[in-house]
Amino acid sequence: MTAITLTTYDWVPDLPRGYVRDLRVRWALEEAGLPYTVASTPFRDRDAQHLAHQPFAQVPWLFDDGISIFESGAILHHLGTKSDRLMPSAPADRAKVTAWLFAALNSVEAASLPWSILTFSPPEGGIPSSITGFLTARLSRMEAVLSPGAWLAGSFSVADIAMADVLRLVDRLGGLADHPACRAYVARAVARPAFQKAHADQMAHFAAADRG
Ligand SMILES: N[C@@H](CCC(=O)N[C@@H](CS)C(=O)NCC(=O)O)C(=O)O
Repeated sequence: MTAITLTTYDWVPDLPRGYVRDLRVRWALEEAGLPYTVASTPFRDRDAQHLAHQPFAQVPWLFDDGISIFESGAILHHLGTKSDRLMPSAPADRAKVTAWLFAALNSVEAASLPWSILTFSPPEGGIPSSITGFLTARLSRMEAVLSPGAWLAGSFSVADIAMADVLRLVDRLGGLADHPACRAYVARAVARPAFQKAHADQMAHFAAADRG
């Protein structure tokens, strides 16, 4: 068994707690039952050592047996190759998971992130309809794709971790009000014990930093 270390910030403000992207990685590691440790990097002083692992000075990054990987999607894919519980090994099934993993980040999060940023800090005159329309178009397609009880690629996979985490933030900001299938999918995903553990652990990590 190799040593896996996940790095996240030592502290973050209250608002992003429970939504920092190390949660995606914790969630996958918990689903797979892979042992890991969590390391911290300073939130306030992002030094050269941080940039050496994450060139945008963000988190998370993962260290696995001498390999350093950044981008939550790349990390999820890497972990998927280590466990059938995260990504099946049959080529056709694996291709489906990979496609949906990219879709979560490159088609849905690409639309949800600008909307989320503007929802947190609305510009004068409100959120441009182009931004809202971009997200609604993606959510409408997801609404058609997500059938009750099903996961994106058949069985639960890293694609669902990415997609559910992306939609979870939209839900937090009220953006799934007209998309009941997306809401139900998020609710089903976050009810999983591995998510619950990952979420509690992230909250505890940042709470411990408050206590110094
Ligand atoms: N595409 C990157 C995004 C990483 C990202 O946005 N990380 C946030 C925390 S969830 C961060 O470090 N924010 C601080 C910043 O951008 O300065 C990934 O998925 O790993």
